[in-house]
Amino acid sequence: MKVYFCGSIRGGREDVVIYQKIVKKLQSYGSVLTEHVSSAELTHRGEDASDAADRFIHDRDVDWLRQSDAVVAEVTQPSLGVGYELGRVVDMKKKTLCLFRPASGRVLSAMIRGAHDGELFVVKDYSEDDMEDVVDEFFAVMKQT
Ligand code: 6IA
Repeated sequence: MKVYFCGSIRGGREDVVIYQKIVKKLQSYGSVLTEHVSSAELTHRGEDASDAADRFIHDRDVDWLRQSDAVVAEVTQPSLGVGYELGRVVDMKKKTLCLFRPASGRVLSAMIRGAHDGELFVVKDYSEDDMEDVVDEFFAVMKQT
């Protein structure tokens, strides 16, 4: 199973420790195509920007999204890139889990919360303590379908 993990990079790296925990958990289900999203070395600059490098990242990531069997996104820290990826996966009809922490005090975008359909696109409120259970439940349901 190939899992694509989405998390904020240039949108801000405040939640990188949580990304690391989620990626570790996802690795118990398969290979995580975007493990680098959780790298502590990767800053919000997301490497020095150049048009060619950004095009490479975009094209490679869209290709990985197409190849993936499931997409898991941490959506608490707002990120244009994560929002874009989620828009693309809705069109690709991929099984997707969006994880949001209400304890952050933020309110999730209506374009993400409102895309929840309970089947292909699932939005779940969670806390750090129950992240593993929420992920387990997502993959358990996925295996049944
Ligand atoms: O707008 P953001 O930068 O916050 O968008 C983050 C999302 O876009 C993540 O879920 C990634 O999948 C994708 N993304 C954005 N920048 C990169 C990137 N930069 N590499 C891979 N995916 C990216 C450079 C990384 C470096 C290890 C060479």
